[in-house]
Amino acid sequence: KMATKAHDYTKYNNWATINDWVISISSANADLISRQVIGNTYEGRPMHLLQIGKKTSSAKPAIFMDCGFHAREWITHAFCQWFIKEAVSTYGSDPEMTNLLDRMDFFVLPVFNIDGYEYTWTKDRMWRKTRSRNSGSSCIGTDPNRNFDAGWCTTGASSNPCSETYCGSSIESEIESKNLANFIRSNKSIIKSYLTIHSYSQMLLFPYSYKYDLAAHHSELVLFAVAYAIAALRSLYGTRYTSGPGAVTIYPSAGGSDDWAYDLGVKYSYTFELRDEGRYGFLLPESQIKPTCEETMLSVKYIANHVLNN
Ligand code: ING
Ligand code: ZN
Repeated sequence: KMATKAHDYTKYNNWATINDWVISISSANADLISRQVIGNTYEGRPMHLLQIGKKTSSAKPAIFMDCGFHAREWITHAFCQWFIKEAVSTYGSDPEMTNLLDRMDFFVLPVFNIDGYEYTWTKDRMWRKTRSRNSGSSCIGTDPNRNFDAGWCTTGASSNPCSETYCGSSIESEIESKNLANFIRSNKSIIKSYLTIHSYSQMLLFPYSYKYDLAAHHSELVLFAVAYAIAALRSLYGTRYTSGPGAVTIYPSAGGSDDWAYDLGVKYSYTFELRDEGRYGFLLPESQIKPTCEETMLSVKYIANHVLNN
């Protein structure tokens, strides 16, 4: 009889391993975690969403966080696993985490683009998009971060199905985008913050990416992103992040989920671009999983505290 192997948070795990772990960690922590499926992917895999927080009778504010929008950004999948582990293992001992989970919930989608992620493990490590068929083309997939209702396909996106930034045949043409958007729309009264985790470039981005207009809450978003969340992250290993509206900080691009969530009314809407700055890029060595996740935890906890107190 084989012994049960402990989940290794310092390695990249494939979807089968992540899926088994999602089921076991939620059953083992039923007091803190509820699990639901928000829909299936194009190829039929279940999109498990974990709600993490102390169960209470009254409604709590919530943060929605997803990882793995883009298949090859493996450090992001690792971060969602790390976050969930930290939440359940430090609840009750770390006063900050205990306070957060007592007073709010985190909805964590550990792998958004499951089909693409599988493909990076089996066929092409550098795959980015979903794996849906495109009618009239032999090219596969849509860029899910060009597929949302935020200036859809007007800039920094392509209408060519063979492009890496194909915006899709219509807004939310991808079932994964639709599943996520439907969940956030249905729960928008409690979702105060939307965090979407990408890599790489060490940036904390906020709206807008689809236009040069400043967000209505620009000064609050800037001040608090630049001055605090990034400072918190940097305090651990000196990792330097830049921050600002997506259009001027990284590049103009329409159809991103953060801009869509912001326009829906989710004020604290951020895109993280985790390590590194390009030395390893998407192929970030496993030795950097732990430090990357530890430093990112500090900024996510900072944001969570800010959301709770504002
Ligand atoms: N970067 C993001 C991308 O989708 C981004 C940058 C953020 C674009 C927000 C649009 C909106 O291109 C990576 N690395 O995927
Ligand atoms: Zn990305």
